[in-house]
Amino acid sequence: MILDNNKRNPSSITPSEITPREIFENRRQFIKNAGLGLAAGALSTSLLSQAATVVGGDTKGDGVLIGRANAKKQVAKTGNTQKLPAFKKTSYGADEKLTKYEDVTTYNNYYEFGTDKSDPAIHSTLFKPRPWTISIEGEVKKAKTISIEDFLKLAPLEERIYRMRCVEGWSMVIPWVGLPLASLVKWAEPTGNAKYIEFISANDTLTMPGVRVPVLDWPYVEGLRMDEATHPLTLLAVGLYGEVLPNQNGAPVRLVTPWKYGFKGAKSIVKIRFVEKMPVTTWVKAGPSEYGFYANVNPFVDHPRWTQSSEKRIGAGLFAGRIKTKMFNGYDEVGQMYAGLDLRKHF
Ligand SMILES: Nc1nc2c(c(=O)[nH]1)N[C@H]1C(S)=C(S)[C@@H](COP(=O)(O)O)O[C@H]1N2
Ligand SMILES: [Mo]
Repeated sequence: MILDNNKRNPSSITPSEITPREIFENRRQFIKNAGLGLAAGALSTSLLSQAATVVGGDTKGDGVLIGRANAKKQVAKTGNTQKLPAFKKTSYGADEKLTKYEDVTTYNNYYEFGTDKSDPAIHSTLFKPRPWTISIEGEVKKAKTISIEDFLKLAPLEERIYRMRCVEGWSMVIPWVGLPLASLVKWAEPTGNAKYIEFISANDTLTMPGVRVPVLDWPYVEGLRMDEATHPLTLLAVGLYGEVLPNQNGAPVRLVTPWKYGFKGAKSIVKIRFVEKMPVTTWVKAGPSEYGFYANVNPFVDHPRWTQSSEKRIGAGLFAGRIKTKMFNGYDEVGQMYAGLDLRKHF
């Protein structure tokens, strides 16, 4: 949503009339949270419009279904003109049933463009993923700015089909194209002091309407421990479905760590900083009791608002049951990195 896109007089309509029950209930939850002085948590719907209401802005008159329909229209209209360089196929996820392109690109969390799932597809059209540079900073020998073109030459591009599990209890299967973060780390030549890597997303008030609203502490920051960053599964994605990454999925480059909750995957990265101390990441800052630095998918540690023992596969249909969530989202090979770490405490 955009704050001024609704010319209707909100006072003539009550929220229970204009929104589905789910949104109405979430709004009440939001108001409760706001009353507690909590920063906005990852509520599943409509937070930005609620925030706008709270700060005296306009309310949005459409519901989730209309939003999704508009997002789908937008995706059908824009398409992708840019071409992705050649990439090689891999065996990752070869046996998975892919989530439809239409769902992957219209059901997004990207709060810089709004907090409804359909907002990123609709409101990211002014965002410009080219020209683009990534600034490499901190504890590295090659502290310099790299263009997206040079970045793409660091290693051959690969297609990897990964499951993605959001902390809100839904999941998708996405065919990413990208290169291992490990190749950038190697190129940057970290010093012995580099223990963690911090990823900083774009924060452009002109083209990202969501950053004008303080639902999160902008810019969006994420981080990984060095061994997680150089793990072979960790990808910097530049494409999906064999095409250039759409803006709503984090163009031109975003992080993908399939054994962690989706929020670890910082989008539209402008800075990669090598640091000695564990970064304070955006969601940890917003709610340290709800979101941890590690954020490993863990069916045994629930989030206060969402069970983590099962998940809803997006696009599976109305009558599909929930799927059992697996430890590390089924990527058992990462387990050894956490030997000796209490994953209840370090969630
Ligand atoms: N900069 C930024 N990155 C972000 C987010 C965001 O709001 N801002 N949302 C996160 C969350 S909660 C999820 S689930 C994934 C969603 O990625 P997708 O839209 O490509 O499926 O992006 C993550 N990366
Ligand atoms: Mo998420």
